[in-house]
Amino acid sequence: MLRNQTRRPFVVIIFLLALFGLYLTYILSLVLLNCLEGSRIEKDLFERSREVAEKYQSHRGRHFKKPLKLSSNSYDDEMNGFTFHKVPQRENATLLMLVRNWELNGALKSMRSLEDRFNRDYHYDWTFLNDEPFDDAFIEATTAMASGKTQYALVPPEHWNRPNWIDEEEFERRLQLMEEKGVLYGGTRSYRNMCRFNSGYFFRQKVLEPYDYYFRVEPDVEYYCDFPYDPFKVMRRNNKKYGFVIAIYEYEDTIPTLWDAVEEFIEDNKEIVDMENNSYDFITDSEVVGTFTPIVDSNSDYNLCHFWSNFEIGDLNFFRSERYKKYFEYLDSKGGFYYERWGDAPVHSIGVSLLLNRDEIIHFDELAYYHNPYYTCPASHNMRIQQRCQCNPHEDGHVDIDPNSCLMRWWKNGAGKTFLKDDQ
Ligand SMILES: Nc1nc2c(ncn2[C@@H]2O[C@H](COP(=O)(O)OP(=O)(O)OP(=O)(O)O)[C@@H](O)[C@H]2O)c(=O)[nH]1
Ligand SMILES: [Mg+2]
Repeated sequence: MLRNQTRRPFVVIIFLLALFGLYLTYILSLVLLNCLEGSRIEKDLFERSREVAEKYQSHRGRHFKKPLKLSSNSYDDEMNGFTFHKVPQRENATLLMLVRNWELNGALKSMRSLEDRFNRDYHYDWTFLNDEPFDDAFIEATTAMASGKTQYALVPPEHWNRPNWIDEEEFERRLQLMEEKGVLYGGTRSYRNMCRFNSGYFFRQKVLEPYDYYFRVEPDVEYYCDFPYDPFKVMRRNNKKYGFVIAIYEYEDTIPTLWDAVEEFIEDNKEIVDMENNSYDFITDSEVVGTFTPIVDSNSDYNLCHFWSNFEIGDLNFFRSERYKKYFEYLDSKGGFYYERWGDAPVHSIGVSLLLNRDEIIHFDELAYYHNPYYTCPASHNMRIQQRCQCNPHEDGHVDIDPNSCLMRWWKNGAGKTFLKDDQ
């Protein structure tokens, strides 16, 4: 009797354990069934996207920064709580925008696009320059949009305004003439300040002193594809000093005497212009390339080709160098930034073409970019899928192999054409 009583608690415990075991089995089988059902649904619904992902993942063994994402909730890294963001090692670089307060919306649009396509993974600093103080609304909204730190600098008036040695009467006369002729921005004073500043002063701003590289961004531009690499890293590792995406012809009416000044500069500075290894041919060759004759006739040996400088990634140490400053001062002394309307695009392009080794200039053919009215988009279908592009190189406005483009001249006379860059 006594023995039976001492056994009872054990029987109850065993009974409870058995019950718990049954409950656990029930829960486990529910989970298992759910998983099976989940993977069946996943298999049915996502089969096509999985096939696509596998196809592009294995293409020619290229290694991409991120695996291609399926068109499901796995799209968003943040949604599965297991991922955490490790910021890749950054270069000593900043994103750079010269901009006016009233261009805030356009600035935010460009930032949003570049953050989404590139900087959200890196958090590079944004540097904003203006000839007037930035207002609070501009600072607040751009700071909120940036994934990195933001800084705002006022350009000193002596770096921006028309120098006092420019003849006032002659300047006004030329301004009016160009306006009457219908030259783009021909009658605009501030545009001339901007072009001269971008040609010879942006790199002298104190706020840029700590950096080695800049990436110029303008309001209202768009980046149509994910960046498959950090372009700053590509620049440093491959010893590149100037990077571009679009090259087109300049309006000759804006630079009637620029080439005369350049020829004089070359003549007077033979020791810093290495004609053997520079890209002189890129800016002077005017033969037929491919099926296109040049769409513009030039009155000088300059073929009017220039890298479209609203997108540029550059080595600040090159622009800060004595040779570049010498080149800029030489041109500046001619007054053509004001008496004509020399743009920073031909000035930078001729400068880098003369002063850099052609292998120090890089065409980023994987990057897609739009600035009204042109865009560039990777020619390779595979790249466009991999980089989730929103562009089609076969539609209007795509400039690369259009008669308006000088890119074929770069392939012919510059560093050649490459689709894939090793060592990214
Ligand atoms: N702070 C400031 N920025 C300017 C001024 N003029 C132009 N900019 C900036 O300089 C860059 C080039 O000016 P844009 O007006 O875009 O010139 P553009 O690209 O030749 O011509 P668009 O076809 O109008 O884009 C842009 O980032 C502008 O925001 C100015 O007077 N002050
Ligand atoms: Mg612009």
